[in-house]
Parts: sequence; structure tokens; C-alpha cells
Amino acid sequence: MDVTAQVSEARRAQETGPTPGSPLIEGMTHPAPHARPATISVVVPARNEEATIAQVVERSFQAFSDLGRAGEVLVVNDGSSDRTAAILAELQQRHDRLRVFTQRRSRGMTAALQQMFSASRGDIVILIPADMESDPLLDVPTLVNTMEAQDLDVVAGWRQERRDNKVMASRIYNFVMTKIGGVDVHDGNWIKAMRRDVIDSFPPLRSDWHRFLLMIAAHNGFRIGEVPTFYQPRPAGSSKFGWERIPKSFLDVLVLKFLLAFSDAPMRFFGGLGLAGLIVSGVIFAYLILLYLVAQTQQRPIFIAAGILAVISVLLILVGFLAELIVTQGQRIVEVERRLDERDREPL
Ligand SMILES: Nc1nc2c(ncn2[C@@H]2O[C@H](COP(=O)(O)OP(=O)(O)O)[C@@H](O)[C@H]2O)c(=O)[nH]1
Ligand SMILES: [Mg+2]
Repeated sequence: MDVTAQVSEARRAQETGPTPGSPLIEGMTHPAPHARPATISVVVPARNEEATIAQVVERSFQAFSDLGRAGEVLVVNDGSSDRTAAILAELQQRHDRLRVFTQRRSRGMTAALQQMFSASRGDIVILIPADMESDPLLDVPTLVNTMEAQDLDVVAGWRQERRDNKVMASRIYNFVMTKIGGVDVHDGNWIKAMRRDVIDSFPPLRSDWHRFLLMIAAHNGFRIGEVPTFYQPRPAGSSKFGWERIPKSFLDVLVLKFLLAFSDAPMRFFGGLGLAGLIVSGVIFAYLILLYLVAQTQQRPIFIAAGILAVISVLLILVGFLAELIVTQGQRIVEVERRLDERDREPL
């Protein structure tokens, strides 16, 4: 059975409900994953990439047909001032599964990815740059095959013979990623393939968090692997990132680490600090009482300090309660959004 026949078969099963003996569970919006080959969404952030964007799109579709999979390509054209928009419009006439989102003003990589992640419909979502440093014709099959052969949730590409001028910056980045993020891959800031579950588990992405997708996935317990991929220097156009990304990334990594560790259970952080403060002030009070009983003296400055510490500690614990409430609400909103997305998402 070819792919389109399989997909329409799956659709029919969805519309008419499970046939007797079929494994479809009530309430499940997709047919069981093994019922058909996984579909693919390639997501491409693009800003001023007129020289290469057409090739990236064409070669992605070519990769889908080589693999015999249904697939779509999503592009965020982020405030490009060159011919990128015109080229994409022209490509859309030939490919009805090319979906273009145009931002008049550049809103950055993370916003672009967030938008494409929620709009994408494939079972596997693959991140590819628009500058042909990665060749989708080779890399899409490599990532998909590795993911399926090794049963991974995330596969990161590993640039071989990399020759751009950012090797040093990347080294620092990967070091931080491995040490703080607990992600054991060589090239964390390159192309990657992620299963739909991984995408759905991401918190709303802010700032420059596109750099830390692997770290978030690792935190959420997904299996991450890597595969070497060819690298070719950007054939045209110019890089949009420079050295300024290093200090920015470093701050982001700290914020993210904090959020990942405590946003699920803020009480552990605030309550923990509060409890520690209470214990310290309790010990001081005990000492003061002892002093009063034994030596009949008082220590006013220490008394005041311990009192303030006790008040602050109680406030910290209260903040912990409030944070728990906020997080609970936030999680409910995320859950509702996820369900809405899932309901509205048509299978590819
Ligand atoms: N949507 C969007 N894409 C961007 C932005 N900046 C860069 N890109 C794209 O992200 C990809 C990688 O950017 P590039 O400048 O090649 O970074 P480098 O390879 O790290 O030097 C390319 O496809 C760019 O077109 C942006 O602000 N918004
Ligand atoms: Mg590049």
C-alpha cells in the first residue's frame, strides 16, 4: 500500500471509528504510531536567505519522496528584506505542502520555532536551517533512520569537518550544555529531529531558548542520540549571529536551569529557603534564651537580626504557596492549549 492510501485508510478508520478488533483506543486522535510510517514536518527559520531557500525546500520534499513518507515543510520568513518572500510564494504554487508564515518584522529564531512547532502536523519534526549548511536531501533521511533504528525521541546532527568561524563559541556552548544541561551530544546547536511528544512537552519558548531544546528534552526524560552529518559552509548570504550570543546564552542557560528545576515545584525552592531561615533564627533564639537564663544578659542586635530573618522566612514560605498556585494555573492553561492544538491538528 502506498503512503497516500495508508493515510486515507487511517483517516477512514478515524472517521468511522474503530473496526472490530482494531487497536484504536477511544479518545485517541491519531492511529497507533506503528499503523503507518511516521510523517515528517521540516521546519525552516529563514531571514534573508534568497540564494538558498528554494534549494532547501525542494530538497526536503525530495527527501520525503525518497523515504516514501508524507511530509510538509514549514518556513517562517522573518522580516526578510530580500527576495525570500517572492521565492517562497513561487514555490508554494508547486508544493501544496509548503506552509509559509511571514513576519513583517523580525521576531527572532525562538518565536519562529515556537510558531512552526505548534503549526506542524508531522509525527517527527525536523529543524533545518535555510542556508544549505545542512543538505536536507541527505540529512532528513539520516536523522529519521537513526531515530527509528535506535528508537530515540530526539536525534541531533553532528557537523563533520566544520569550517565556519564559530567553532570556539560552539565548544563553549557544548561544554555548558553537557555540564549544566546534562545532554551528552557533541553538537547541540545543529539540526535535530524530534518526535511529536517532545515538541508537545516544551514549555512556551522565550528569549533565545531555541538553543536549549535538547536540554529541555533531556530534563523531560526523552532519549537523545546523535548522528554524524555532512557539513558544507554557507554557499551564499551571511550569518545572522555573532559573538554576542555567548554571554546571552550563558544567562539564558541559568534562567532555564532554574525554571526547569523549580517551576514544577516552586515550593521546594522558596519553602526550602524559608525553612532554612526559620531553622537558623530558631537556633539563634534558643541561644539567646539560654544566655538570658544562664548569664542574665540580652543581646539586642542579634535578637533583632534573628527576628527579621524569621519574618523573611515566613514570607518566603508564603511566596512558595503563591508560586505553587500560579504554576498550577499555568500548567492547566498549557494543558488546555495542548488539547486544542491536538484537536485542531489534521494528520498529514
Ligand atoms: N526566523 C528567523 N530565522 C533566522 C533569524 N536569524 C537567523 N535565522 C535563520 O536561522 C538559520 C541559521 O542562521 P545562521 O545565520 O546561518 O546562523 P549560523 O549558522 O549559526 O551562523 C538560517 O536559516 C537563518 O536564516 C531570525 O531572526 N528569524
Ligand atoms: Mg548557518
